[in-house]
Amino acid sequence: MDSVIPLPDGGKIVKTNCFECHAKCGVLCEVDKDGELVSVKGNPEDPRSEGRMCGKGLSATRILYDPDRLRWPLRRVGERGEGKWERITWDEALDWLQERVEALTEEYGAETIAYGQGTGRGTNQWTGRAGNAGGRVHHSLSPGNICLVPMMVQAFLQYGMFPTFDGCDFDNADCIVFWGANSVWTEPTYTSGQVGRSRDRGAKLIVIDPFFEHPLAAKADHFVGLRPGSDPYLAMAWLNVIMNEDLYDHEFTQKFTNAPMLLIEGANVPLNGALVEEGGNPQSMLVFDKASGQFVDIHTPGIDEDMNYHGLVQLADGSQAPVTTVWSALKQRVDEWTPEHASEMCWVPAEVIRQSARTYATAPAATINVFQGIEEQTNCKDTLQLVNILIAICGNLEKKGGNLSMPFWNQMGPLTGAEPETQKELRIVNDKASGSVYGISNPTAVFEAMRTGKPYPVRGYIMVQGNPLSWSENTALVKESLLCLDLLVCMDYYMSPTCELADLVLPSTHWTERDYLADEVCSEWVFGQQKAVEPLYERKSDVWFWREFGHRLNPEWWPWETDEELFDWQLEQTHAGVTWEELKGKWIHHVPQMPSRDYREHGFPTPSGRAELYAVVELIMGADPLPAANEPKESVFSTPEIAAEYPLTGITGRRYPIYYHSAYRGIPHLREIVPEPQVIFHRSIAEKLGIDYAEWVWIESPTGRITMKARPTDGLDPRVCVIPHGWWQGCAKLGLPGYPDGMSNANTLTSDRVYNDEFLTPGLRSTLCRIVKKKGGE
Ligand SMILES: Nc1nc2c(c(=O)[nH]1)N[C@H]1C(S)=C(S)[C@@H](COP(=O)(O)OP(=O)(O)OC[C@H]3O[C@@H](n4cnc5c(=O)[nH]c(N)nc54)[C@H](O)[C@@H]3O)O[C@H]1N2
Ligand SMILES: Nc1nc2c(c(=O)[nH]1)N[C@H]1C(S)=C(S)[C@@H](COP(=O)(O)OP(=O)(O)OC[C@H]3O[C@@H](n4cnc5c(=O)[nH]c(N)nc54)[C@H](O)[C@@H]3O)O[C@H]1N2
Ligand code: SF4
Ligand SMILES: [Mo]
Repeated sequence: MDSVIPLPDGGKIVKTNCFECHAKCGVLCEVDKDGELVSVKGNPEDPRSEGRMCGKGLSATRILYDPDRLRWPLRRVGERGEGKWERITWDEALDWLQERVEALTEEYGAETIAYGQGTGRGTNQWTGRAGNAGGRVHHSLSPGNICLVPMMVQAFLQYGMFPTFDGCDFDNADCIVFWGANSVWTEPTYTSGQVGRSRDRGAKLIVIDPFFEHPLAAKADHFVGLRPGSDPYLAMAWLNVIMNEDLYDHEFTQKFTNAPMLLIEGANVPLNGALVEEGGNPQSMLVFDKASGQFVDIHTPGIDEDMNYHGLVQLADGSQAPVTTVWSALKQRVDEWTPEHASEMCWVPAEVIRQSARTYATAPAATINVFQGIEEQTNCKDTLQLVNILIAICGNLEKKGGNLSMPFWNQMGPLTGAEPETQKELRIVNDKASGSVYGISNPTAVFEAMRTGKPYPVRGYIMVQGNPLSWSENTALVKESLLCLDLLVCMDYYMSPTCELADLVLPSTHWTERDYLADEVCSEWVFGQQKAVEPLYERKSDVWFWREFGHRLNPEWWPWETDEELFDWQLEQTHAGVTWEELKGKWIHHVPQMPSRDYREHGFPTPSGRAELYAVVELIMGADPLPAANEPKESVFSTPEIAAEYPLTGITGRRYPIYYHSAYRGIPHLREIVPEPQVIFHRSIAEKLGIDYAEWVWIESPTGRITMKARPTDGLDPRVCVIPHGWWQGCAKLGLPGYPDGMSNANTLTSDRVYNDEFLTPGLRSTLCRIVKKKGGE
């Protein structure tokens, strides 16, 4: 086998992939003759990571052999959360679980059990399948409304494909924009190499981020240090400069976007065939063709579309309607946001806005990377839509060095299967926002159903690799919800705070101990991620658990007897063109690209066949099809009464390069790098309140109060602070304590009062709060 290289001393090198983050870098695991993992190195054969690794991945031996890891299934014997457990076998665990699930289903219906996970760790498809299987409701009690879904869905609604995230062509770009994204830390191994190379050949760099400690901020040509959550104003002002200074790509905008599409002015709806002609086609969207002087369908080839048409149109019902174009309607919204006006709202000097917009728009090819800084906001739909528009009108969509479509995510459907139509009405929606675009149950609302039994009782929650007491907003409320359950099952590496509340805690194998397919949907590259060592103790993989559990309850959905059979089916469904056995043998396989991807040639898979600035599907879903400069729903501007008490805008959850969310604070050599939770705020606040560096302080919000160590800085606006998330675990070897009951958990502070209207995202990155000096004895 190419993927296992024997060593002269009886040991071996195993080619596999690190699974400590989404990057899944290719690695070489050295295993000695006794089967023990000795070391892990990057594998230069991986075309993405090119042999690089980060500190988390390089800690594999420590994580694998960490004595604090879970070893065998544990069942609760005391009160919930009391910490009393009995060790049981896997057979006992699965028998007991099956019986509990069947009993609860009998009593309350299949929809009473929610399935979930945390961020993607290779099993999104199986967690989704568990939720959908056998007539259940896809509650998907996972942080999808917070992470990736808004970005992905907004792109699909506008373009029928997904051009940000891994779609950034850093290597060929003349200008790189990190907009609320710190990928050199969060997907370090690809991005650092690519960005470094591009910088060496002179690519410009723009960092749009409130925090000057972003690792690229000081290297950037433009650092745009904006107020958290004010991104729509900045994006509007960029568009203002680009549209008014005529810096956009005329040909692409006219021919490949729906900028020329006609709208009934005021009503903001497309002028369709049925409106202008009796018996006309309501699906047909019209444009004005300058060549023929006619209104024609937007799909008509060879036309000369008028992007600025304005006039009165005779409708089929005899009335007349004022008509404008998408371009003009967008421009009307954009015109209000001159750099000077936007500057008042986003706190960025107008000249910085102007110069950075020009740099982006005039680069021959430019790529924008967006992520959590934008997503975790109640106005995320607006910013994401505006950024997508910028990419398109500057001609950077599907262009070398710009933003390219990722072919993969639309292959998820066959793997998860779909919930039956009849179950869709059982999805649980959040009544604090319309959630017009978010298709599945909303996590916050499902937690509420656990507490209240409304709209119906949710009595069970089965999850792998997730820690909702760390990921969800308002930790205290989540804890209260979980305490109401009849069944809580948690599969993890460690006894996390969520595990502590469970009935059944299941031990998961580390990536060095398990066979997996990387990645989930077999995108461009697929890897046979094979185990380097035999699983220790009684650990099993998450894939094994979902398959075994599924097979017991719903064999028609889970017919596979072994993981290998499941992998083969997965490879077949995703057209990878390889079997598991072959893949394991060669480790890496290149998946043929889908031929339909040349959108510039064949048009975009959207209702208008074009990249949609005006998202037609959003109109149908009840959302605003155009972006607006919406303020976060709780902020210094929108809720001044709250801001009077809590004047700081807190960014919760900015990442550390060495930790993965709440994991790995127990690994001594990682913990030494950042030993304690630090809240970062401006030096002037420390001076005013008499707070010293590293002094423990309170951070208070309308939702709760936590404690962290003070780290004053000059790298932030005095009205902003940074509050990292994920702190619960102690590190006995270094004599460092844990932080129980959410006492240093950023989500103890975050609001469950306001949500984004389209994706139901909470405003984690603009949490109103204040720093308070501790009194003696506190
Ligand atoms: N305030 C605030 N909240 C946030 C965020 C933020 O920025 N700010 N970020 C949000 C985002 S983007 C996300 S994705 C979520 C993340 O939320 P989660 O993914 O739930 O993150 P963790 O809290 O680290 O919990 C994951 C658990 O899985 C365990 N684990 C790790 N690998 C494996 C594995 O392979 N198998 C099993 N069974 N267990 C494993 C870890 O030990 C850990 O206890 O948090 C969200 N919450
Ligand atoms: N080491 C490590 N890597 C990770 C993770 C981890 O926990 N640790 N988590 C993984 C997961 S699940 C995710 S989703 C990704 C997230 O990856 P990223 O989004 O790249 O990383 P973050 O640090 O969460 O946030 C990016 C930046 O957003 C900025 N920001 C905050 N608020 C705003 C705002 O309002 N506007 C703008 N423009 N910027 C703002 C922050 O200062 C930060 O620099 O990382 C993944 N990779
Ligand atoms: S970036 Fe680090 S943690 Fe992520 S896969 Fe690569 S080595 Fe592992
Ligand atoms: Mo995430």
